[in-house]
Amino acid sequence: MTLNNHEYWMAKAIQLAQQGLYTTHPNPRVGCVLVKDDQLIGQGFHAKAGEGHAEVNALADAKQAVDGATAYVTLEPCSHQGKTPPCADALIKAGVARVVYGMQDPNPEVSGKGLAKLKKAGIEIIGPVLEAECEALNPGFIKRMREGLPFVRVKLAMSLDGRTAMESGESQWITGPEARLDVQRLRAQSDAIVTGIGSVLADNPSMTVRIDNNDQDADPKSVRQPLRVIMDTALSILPEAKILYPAHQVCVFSVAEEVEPEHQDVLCKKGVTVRFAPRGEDGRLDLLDAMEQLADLGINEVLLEAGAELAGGFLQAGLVDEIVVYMAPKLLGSSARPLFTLPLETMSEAVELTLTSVSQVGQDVRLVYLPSYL
Ligand code: AOF
Ligand code: ZN
Repeated sequence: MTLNNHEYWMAKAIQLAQQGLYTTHPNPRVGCVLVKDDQLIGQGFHAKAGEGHAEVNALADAKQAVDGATAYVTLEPCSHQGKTPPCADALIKAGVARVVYGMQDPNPEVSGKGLAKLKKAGIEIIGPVLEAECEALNPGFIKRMREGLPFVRVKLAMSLDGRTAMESGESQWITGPEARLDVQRLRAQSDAIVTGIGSVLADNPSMTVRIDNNDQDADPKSVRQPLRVIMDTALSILPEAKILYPAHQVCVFSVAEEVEPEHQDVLCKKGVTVRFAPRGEDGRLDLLDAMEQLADLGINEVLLEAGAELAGGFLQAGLVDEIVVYMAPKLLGSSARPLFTLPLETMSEAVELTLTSVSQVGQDVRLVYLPSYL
């Protein structure tokens, strides 16, 4: 693809925004460059909620007077007083002549108002530029703002014959170390990791992010631990389960009528949050309700790391936005477990997927799919 001038500078702003991949939650990842006479004179990105927005950081970085410059921002500059003052005001005050934006802010508090404010101040507005690429920075923030739901990415590891575990449940390790590191990065960019009580009982996982000092792509100092969420209808999780450490980063979803109050007390005293969801139409915990609750907590991106039952439940509820499959060069045999449990009988019921990316990760193949209902 050949980039025109606007696309060239917007691509730089996108690269800057990506530096906030692991840290901006619940805010979006945003980058900004200031350009004057075709020279970059300042750059910035949003690193952390409560700290400076991309535009303010770029203005502070400017090595020369900004008046008459063009600001390239991946997201419409904000117009509201949030944890920080409006970026639109800062750009107006600095005397910027033109703002090129990547996409409108889906936050209803801002959407369109930031651009209107700039226009009213006599600033030329150009955009959207590289809109799809700018949207790809923030799938979770956008989905939460537009639909009140988090973006759900399902991670699956399987053998060449599409199996995820032996019949006994034994599942470690299907994929190689490179794929497992890749999963750590997926976890680190997520706001919540969701799993089911079945996986907790079978594997006793900790589901924490473990990025070591040798990782080039993620600085361990800036990596935060996502919320760990367990779907556990009858609240049968044991207080000793590894996933409950540390307990303040854990939320368990249960159905109120199924819960034994003494057991709930024990978990709550440990610091675990127990939330309730109603029973869905199929009698099981209503996953849509649980996801709405997570969105209300500011959760943008969810990584679902679950067995075939829960993964199948999310898919049937239409809650899956992306499927990331790591396929290992192994054959696990015909009695081993499948990827999704789906009660389908005829080809016409098949769930259609669209393949969006294929790459090699060590000896494994990484496949990314979008479900067709999207
Ligand atoms: C921008 N530039 O770099 C970011 C924006 O509470 P606050 O002050 O941090 O505001 C958060 C909201 O601001 C967030 O929901 C989104 O609408 C916008 N984020 N806007 O102009 C940025 N991070
Ligand atoms: Zn702002």
